[in-house]
Amino acid sequence: MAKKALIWNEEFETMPRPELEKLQLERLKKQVAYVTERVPFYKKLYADAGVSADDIKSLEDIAKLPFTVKQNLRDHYPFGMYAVPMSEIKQIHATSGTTGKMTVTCYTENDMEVWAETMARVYTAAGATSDDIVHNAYGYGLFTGGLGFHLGARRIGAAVVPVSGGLTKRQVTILQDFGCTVLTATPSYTLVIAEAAKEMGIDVRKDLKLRIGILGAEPWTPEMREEIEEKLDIEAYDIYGLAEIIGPGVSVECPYHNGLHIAEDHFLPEIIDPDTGEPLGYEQEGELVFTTLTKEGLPLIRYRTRDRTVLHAEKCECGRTMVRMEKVRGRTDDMLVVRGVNVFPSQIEHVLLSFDEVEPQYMIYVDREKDRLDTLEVHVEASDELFAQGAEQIQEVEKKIAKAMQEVLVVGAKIKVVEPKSIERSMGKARRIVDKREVGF
Ligand code: DLL
Repeated sequence: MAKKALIWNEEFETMPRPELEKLQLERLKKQVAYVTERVPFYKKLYADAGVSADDIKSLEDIAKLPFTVKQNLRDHYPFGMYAVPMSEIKQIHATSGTTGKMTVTCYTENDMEVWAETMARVYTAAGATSDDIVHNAYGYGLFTGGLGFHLGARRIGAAVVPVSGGLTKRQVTILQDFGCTVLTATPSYTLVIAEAAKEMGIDVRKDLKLRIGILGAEPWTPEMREEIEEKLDIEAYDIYGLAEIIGPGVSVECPYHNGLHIAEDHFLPEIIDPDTGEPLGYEQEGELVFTTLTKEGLPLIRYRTRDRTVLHAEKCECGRTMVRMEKVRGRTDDMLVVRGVNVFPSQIEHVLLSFDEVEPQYMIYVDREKDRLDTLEVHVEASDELFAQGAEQIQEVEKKIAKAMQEVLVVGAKIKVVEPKSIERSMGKARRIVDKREVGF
C-alpha cells in the first residue's frame, strides 16, 4: 500500500548508507577527540584503557572504547561531565529516575538546534505540518518531553498548545474547542484522556479533529496501540528518546510502522549483549547503546541505555535509509526474576490486553512469602460490562487470564480483576510494578 511519507530533511534522512557511514565515522573520531580533550572523566577512562581517537579507523573500532553508564553521570553530579563552560549552556533538564540522584543533562545553542531539527523530523515522519494544532500533554518542566515537543512544533511551524499533564477533563475540552489535530502524550496518559472523553459523552469521531498521536517515553505493546487508536480514532506513532542523549527525538516511526528510524547522523546506535558487553549485529536482540556524534554540552560515548531492542538496516519503504529499531521490549533492569524465571512486564501487558473483558489499566506486585517463595500478583480493571455481570463472571475471567498468563510466563500469577477506575492513573510515565521483596535482582 503506497502511503504518503513526508520527510523533513531529505539530504540526511535518505542519505545512501555508505555516505552516511562515512559521515558517522568522521563525526565519531571528532567526538572522541573532543571528549578526551574536554572531559576529565573520558581523558582518564581512555588513558586507563590505553585507547585514543587515533584507534578509530572504522565504525567497528568503536568496540575498542569502554562504555559509559548512568552511574558515571551520578558520580559526577550535577555538571562534572559537561564539556563546555556554563556560559555556553543554554538549557538544563533532568530525569528523576526511580532510585538515586537525578541525571542532569544540558544543551548548548547548537544542541538546542539539533534537538529542534530531530523533533521536526519526528513530527514530519508522523505526517504533521504547519497546518496542524499540536496538543502537547507531555509534562513541561525538568522532564524533556514537554519542552522537546514544544521546540519541534515551533520548528515545523505548527501551532502548539502547551497543555502539559493533568486536569484531564479540561484537556478534553481543549481538544474539542481548539480543534487540535495532533496529540503528544505518554501512551498511558493518552488512555486516561480517552477515558475522560468517554465519560464526558464525547463522540471522538464526530466531536474531535484529532488525527495523529505521537506517543512514547514508556514501553507500550502493539495491543496498547490498538486500544488507543480505536478509542481516540487516531493513528499512533511511537517515539523514543532519553534525556542523556537529547530527550525525545532519538527515533520515531514513519507511516509504515515497521520500527523507529534513528536520527543516525546525530546518534550512533549499537546493540550489545547485556551480560558480556560484546557487540551484536543487526537482527539480534540486545541492549541499545548510543554514541552522540554532534553533541557539545554533554557528549556521551557508548552510553548504555538498558533498553532492549533489535536493529534493522534495510531501507524502509518511506525512503529513509536510517536504521530502524524495533519497539523497545523493556529495560534490562525492569526484568523481574520471579522464582528464578525471567518475566518482562511487556509479556504481562500482552496477555492482559488480549482479553476484551478487562481494561488496559493494571498493576504488577511481586513479593516474597515467609517460606521464601516469590509471589506474582497482577491487578487489572474490569470493563464496565464485566463488572456489571457480577462476582461469578469476574472469577471466570480471572481463571481464564491466569491460565493464559501461565502459558506465556511459565511461572504462575495470581490474577485479581478489580473495580473499574480503581487503579491510580498517571499523567506522565505509568508506574505499574511494585516489587516488595527486600532482595533486589
Ligand atoms: O522519556 C524522553 C521522551 C519524552 C521520549 C517524550 C519520548 C517522548 P527519559 O525520561 O530520560 O526520557 O526516559 C528515557 O524512557 O531509556 C526508555 O526506557 C523509556 N522510553 C522512552 N521512550 C520510549 C518508548 C524520555 N517509545 C527512558 N518505548 C528510555 C519504550 C521508552 N520506552
